[in-house]
Amino acid sequence: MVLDIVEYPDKRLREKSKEVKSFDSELHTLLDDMYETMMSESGIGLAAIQVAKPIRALIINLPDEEGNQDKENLLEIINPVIVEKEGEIFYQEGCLSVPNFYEDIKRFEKVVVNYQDREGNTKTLEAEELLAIAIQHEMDHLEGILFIDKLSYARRKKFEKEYKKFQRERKQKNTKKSA
Ligand code: QAP
Ligand code: CO
Repeated sequence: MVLDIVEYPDKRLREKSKEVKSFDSELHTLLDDMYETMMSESGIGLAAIQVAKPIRALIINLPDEEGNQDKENLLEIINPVIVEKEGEIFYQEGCLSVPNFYEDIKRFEKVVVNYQDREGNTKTLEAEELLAIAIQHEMDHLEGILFIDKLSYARRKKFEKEYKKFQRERKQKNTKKSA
């Protein structure tokens, strides 16, 4: 089932997500619904809080070298902890909860993450480049942090202005459609 995505400036995105303790069918259904929701909006990563579930779960599905987004490469990451990090990398990030805005953000280039899978098995993942960026972006959601929080004052101002304009135009478009 495709779920509604919570969008900035909704305060729910600022909640700190809670540790997952039950690796049950409810969790599995949520992960399945998160995948459907992410694919329906052409996303590559989604945290549970973005569908209003404040639990420490996220999914990432990066395209391969040919640009195909294969479900075989889907990562389901529960209760993640970064245990090693190094380097610096800049990437133009976006977010399904902040539609239509992209900006360069600095992240660690490599991270090592301990996490659990949907059955509760403990795993370790060494990630670099885009995967490392995606993990850091999604893990920020678990703390109520958005990529726009990392912008300079001037760029944040520019964002707020552009985002208000986007919301206004989308609202107008939707009003026309239903008329
Ligand atoms: C997070 O982002 C991420 O504005 C996932 O109109 C960001 O899936 C991972 C999206 C950077 C790695 C690098 C954004 C879709 C999707 C939009 C996304 C939009 C439609 C963002
Ligand atoms: Co995001």
